[in-house]
Amino acid sequence: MTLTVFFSAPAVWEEYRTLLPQLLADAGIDADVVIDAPDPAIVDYIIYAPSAPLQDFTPFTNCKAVLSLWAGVERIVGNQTLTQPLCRMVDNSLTEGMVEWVVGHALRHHLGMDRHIINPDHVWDATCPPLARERKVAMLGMGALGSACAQALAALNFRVVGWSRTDKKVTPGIPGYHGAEGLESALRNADIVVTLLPKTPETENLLNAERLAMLKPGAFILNPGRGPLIDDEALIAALDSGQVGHATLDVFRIEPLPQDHPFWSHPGVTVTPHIAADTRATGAAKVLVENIKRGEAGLPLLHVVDRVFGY
Ligand code: NDP
Ligand code: OXD
Repeated sequence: MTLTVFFSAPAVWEEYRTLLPQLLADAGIDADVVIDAPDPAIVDYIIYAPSAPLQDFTPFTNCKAVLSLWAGVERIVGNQTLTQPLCRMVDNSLTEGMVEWVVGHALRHHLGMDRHIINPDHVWDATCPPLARERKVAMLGMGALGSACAQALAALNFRVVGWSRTDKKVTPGIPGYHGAEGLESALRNADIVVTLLPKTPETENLLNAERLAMLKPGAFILNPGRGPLIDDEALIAALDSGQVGHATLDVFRIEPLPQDHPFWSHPGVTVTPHIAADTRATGAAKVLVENIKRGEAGLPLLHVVDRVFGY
């Protein structure tokens, strides 16, 4: 019998408490899933959401892996007490949600929908937007989420370029840049920038004043990655000067975004409350079960986080 402890907010546990044991049983795994283990030393797996208070992993001396319910692991990856393999969430439903959010908000700005939706003076402005093929999109981060979003936008004919840490050829038709030297090529004259990078020391304040100045004047920013990827003050200055036309932000340095934060009232900012892509229990539970199955069979775990690179 394997023992898994589920560390999360109570509402999250409710979504998994019946589903997870059922899927484990279907997979032929004799397993128990609890929220409170009598003895940490007998725990085989930890399922972890950042809403959980757990900080000290030291007592879990026989734990084979910590399975994160979130894709982004910045709140746990540097925890010195966590010595077990850490796996992050990569799941189709998470990816689908992110693709829908990114494509929806990209189209909003590309088509200039706002001026027709909010038109109190009934202005007959018949200016047609350019075609997607005339817009350059810089996708910063070409991992599980970024590459899917890049492909979806490219399928609509946007001129998508990707940027990642390593030199990777992701998709035919999507030029890929990498490293510090590739960033300017990706950003230069971009009409739309999407940030789907993890928060690491290397990515913090990546979009600063200098880099925002590389974009096409009036460019749109979509940030569903993490708040600290963008220098808040530099973004506000770029919005005020018109260098950035609009920023749609899903993630923030402090969440919920404090009421007095200038993003709430800035006319050039749309705030969405960290809803770009939710971890849905039905998809995520299958990923968790697959990793427990692999752990029990001695097979390599999926989506293991590289502690050196922090994602
Ligand atoms: P992945 O780990 O699959 O991809 C990360 C990408 O970022 C990779 O392409 C990686 O490059 C690139 N990268 C990392 N560090 C650097 C760097 N220093 N310079 C250049 N590129 C870098 O992550 P996901 O796609 O699954 O998720 C991305 C992020 O999205 C998560 O970390 C999380 O913060 C956020 N997220 C937000 C959600 C929301 O609801 N708002 C939901 C889920 C995730 P390489 O390919 O070379 O390794
Ligand atoms: C995640 C998130 O990382 O929801 O999964 O942001």
